[in-house]
Amino acid sequence: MEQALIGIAGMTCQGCVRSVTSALNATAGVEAVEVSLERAQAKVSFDPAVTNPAALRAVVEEAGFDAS
Ligand SMILES: [Cu+2]
Repeated sequence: MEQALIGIAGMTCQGCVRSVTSALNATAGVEAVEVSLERAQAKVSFDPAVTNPAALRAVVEEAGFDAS
């Protein structure tokens, strides 16, 4: 298991946090997701054999936010 810290711009409320959390949770290889509105970031535990940080950032972008 690896952990990725993804910076997320554009989240304004807990609804945004839920959107990002469920999008990441729905991604294959993702084991745990912790999204912080205050820190504007997501901590994601994932299986590196299945997914990678670039793919996780793409999921965040598809949910409508800017990932870095
Ligand atoms: Cu929101």
